[in-house]
Amino acid sequence: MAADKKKKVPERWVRSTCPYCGVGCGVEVGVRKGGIVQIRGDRSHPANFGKLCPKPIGLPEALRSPDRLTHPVRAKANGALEQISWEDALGEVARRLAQTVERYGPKGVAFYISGQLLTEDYYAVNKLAKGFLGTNNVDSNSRLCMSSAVAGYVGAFGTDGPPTAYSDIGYAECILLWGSNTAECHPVTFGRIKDRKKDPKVSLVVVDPRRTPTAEIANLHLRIKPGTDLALSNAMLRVLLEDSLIDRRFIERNTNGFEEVARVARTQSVEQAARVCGVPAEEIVRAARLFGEASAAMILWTMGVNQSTVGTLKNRAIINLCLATGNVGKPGAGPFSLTGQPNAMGGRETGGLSHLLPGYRSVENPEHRREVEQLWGVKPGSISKEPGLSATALFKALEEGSVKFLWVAATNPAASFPNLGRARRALENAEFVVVQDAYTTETTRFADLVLPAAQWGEKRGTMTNSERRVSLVEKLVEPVGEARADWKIFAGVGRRLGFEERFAWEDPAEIYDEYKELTRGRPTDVTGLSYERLGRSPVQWPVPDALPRDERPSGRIFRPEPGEEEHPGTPRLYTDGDFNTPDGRARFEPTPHAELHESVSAEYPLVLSTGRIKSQWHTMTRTGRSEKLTQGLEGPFVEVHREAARRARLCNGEEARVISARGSFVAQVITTEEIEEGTVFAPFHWGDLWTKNGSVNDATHDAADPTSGQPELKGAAVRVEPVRKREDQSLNRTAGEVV
Ligand SMILES: Nc1nc2c(c(=O)[nH]1)N[C@H]1C(S)=C(S)[C@@H](COP(=O)(O)OP(=O)(O)OC[C@H]3O[C@@H](n4cnc5c(=O)[nH]c(N)nc54)[C@H](O)[C@@H]3O)O[C@H]1N2
Ligand SMILES: Nc1nc2c(c(=O)[nH]1)N[C@H]1C(S)=C(S)[C@@H](COP(=O)(O)OP(=O)(O)OC[C@H]3O[C@@H](n4cnc5c(=O)[nH]c(N)nc54)[C@H](O)[C@@H]3O)O[C@H]1N2
Ligand code: SF4
Ligand SMILES: [Mo]
Repeated sequence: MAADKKKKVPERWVRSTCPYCGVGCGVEVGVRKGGIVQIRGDRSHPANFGKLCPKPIGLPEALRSPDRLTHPVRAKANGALEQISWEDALGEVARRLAQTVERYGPKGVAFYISGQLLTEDYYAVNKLAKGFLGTNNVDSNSRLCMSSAVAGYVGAFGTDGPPTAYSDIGYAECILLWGSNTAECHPVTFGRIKDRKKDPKVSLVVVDPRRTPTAEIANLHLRIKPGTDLALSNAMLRVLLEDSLIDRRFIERNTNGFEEVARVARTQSVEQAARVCGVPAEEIVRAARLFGEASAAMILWTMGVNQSTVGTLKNRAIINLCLATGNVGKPGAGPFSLTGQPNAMGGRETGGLSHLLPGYRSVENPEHRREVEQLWGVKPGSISKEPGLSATALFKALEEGSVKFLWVAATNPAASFPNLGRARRALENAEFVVVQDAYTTETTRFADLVLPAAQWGEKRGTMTNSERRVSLVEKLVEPVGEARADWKIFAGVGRRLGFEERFAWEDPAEIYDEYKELTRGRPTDVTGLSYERLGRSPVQWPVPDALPRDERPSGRIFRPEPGEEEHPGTPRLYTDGDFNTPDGRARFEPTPHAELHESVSAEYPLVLSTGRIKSQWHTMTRTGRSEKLTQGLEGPFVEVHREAARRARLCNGEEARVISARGSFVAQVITTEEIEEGTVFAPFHWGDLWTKNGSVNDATHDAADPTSGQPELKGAAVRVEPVRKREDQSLNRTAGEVV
């Protein structure tokens, strides 16, 4: 034991950033003999000041797991797998890409990427696809995660980007957590909220159909029915209006469209809203007053808001509440969308959705296309003006056959995509599928070519967290086997397609320097950053390379050298009330309530909500390989309200099948009173590699928000039936006795 411990004492500690959630905690990584042996919190990192949640602690085990992908592998027509060289693999990808573009046009190819790629990876693949292949079919799993927040911010403020900072939590008097299980999904941020709540004048309000560990410490928990958020937000606005808790001055000076929003809010009484939401009217009134009476108030939200067919409107409703009370651009205030994945923000910045270009630009804007074409050195007109397919539209297109070539990187759609029946048909139907991952996953099984990716700790680059803070991710050890950094793989294919000079990078720092030129003068300006500066400390954008005019030494254009005074970064946006819209005013948007896409019925009487637990990360590729994190976990489960369980004759602890119109999965029933009665909840972590009887996304549907394209992963109509193992077993036993 002692010897075992000694083996793990690090020889050196290196600062880096946690690869899991969007909190973006700084870590110190203990390295010994070319391996990662320990992770601890970085006390100097402003996202966490040394605190960590359990997930990264389990990383060393997962990273060195013996079943990593180590070589490129080709699936032969007879299903056999054949190890091939990188030379052959990259050659084949380039050939297939070129062939598909020639035969079917650029729209015949598509990339499905991930908020877990580094900014440099994201930039490389976007440049390749949008600049050199002429297709905007590059979409990210952020479509399932953050796209409603992107649409919400763009609609209200003119551009994307959370205007707030974590430090605002320290100044807020009311914190509203909306559709967010912060305690389990953003634990370090939750720690900050808990600390803040120790001050008796601070109130915490949680809006969630479940009494989660987050809701447990709230002053007020609104246990609404799933999908009724807009009824609630409109009623809250009505109370704010009636109690004169709105900030007329801010509204008049800095916004447009309030009167229409107020009119829509007045069409519904608080009592009506209370009935729709299934909560007492007094609770709605109390929530509105806590929010409206606070000197500064924040709303933090995540998937209970975004994953909805009205996800964009829910985002607008939250921003409306902040604008109506003047809670934008001042300390302790603001609408703060917490990002899920570690670099979903970097993805948005580099143009990682199918309608975006780097620097918060849009493919539909001719000026934006021209700027990017110039910087990429491609002919005018090279970038298509048509937005590419959103992820959900992409999988439909693959199923129908209009997209032929699919390249998947750092995401596992055969487990995480809604309506898996369709997703599997789509993957099967594609002519050629490349999957780039660090492990064998549910998705690699559909690949014609599997490319082994270097993962966290094996490559260098940057990530941006929820509060716009850019941090360095360090290369600490060599990649396993022949695994390669994602940017290197994309660049290798770019070179083989004949664009040697444009994809000639040798080092990720060169990519960052190229990328940052595309942010010059844009809202995401990072021209003041370099790996050297980030090595000293992480910084919040915008961070231009010249100091603001009034802070410059007189007489010269100030571009600081390292060590000279630098732009300090920007904790808070819109402090001057000037927004990124053409007239500088923020926009209100009416948000009438709409029902969930799929209604419950006699056959499917319950609403399936899906999500996460604290110890596991998505499809378990890393957290499922850590003994520390899987301890005590028995497998898939579904939480059912005691009354609903009684009606369906379900007992606590027994196996049940959760069935929707599309498919089903088996999970252990946990009966509880902590959930809204008509709702059942199941985490989606266990895909087909971890469970035999279907997985959560067999039951979910892929209907999406019309503006953001984000699917409603929190609202499928289902019924839950006992599997009745005992009955089956007793039948078997009877049969056995006869024989
Ligand atoms: N441990 C862990 N942490 C993670 C992740 C992980 O996999 N594991 N993933 C990361 C990622 S990518 C993401 S996106 C975030 C997600 O973080 P969260 O959004 O906090 O997590 P979820 O569990 O998906 O959903 C949050 C809550 O939404 C509630 N909800 C469901 N329907 C509704 C509704 O109609 N209205 C309201 N108001 N609430 C509703 C659910 O009951 C649930 O408690 O977590 C990040 N952090
Ligand atoms: N039912 C239901 N489904 C959901 C959700 C939900 O709430 N409910 N949430 C949705 C949301 S918000 C999200 S973000 C998605 C997440 O779902 P996925 O995107 O599928 O997430 P992961 O399971 O983390 O998959 C990441 C993959 O990347 C690999 N990987 C890790 N590092 C690297 C790297 O550096 N390079 C490469 N090439 N590969 C790497 C990992 O091994 C893993 O296979 O799930 C969505 N699906
Ligand atoms: S809160 Fe998020 S970023 Fe911080 S240690 Fe946990 S998973 Fe990593
Ligand atoms: Mo996410």
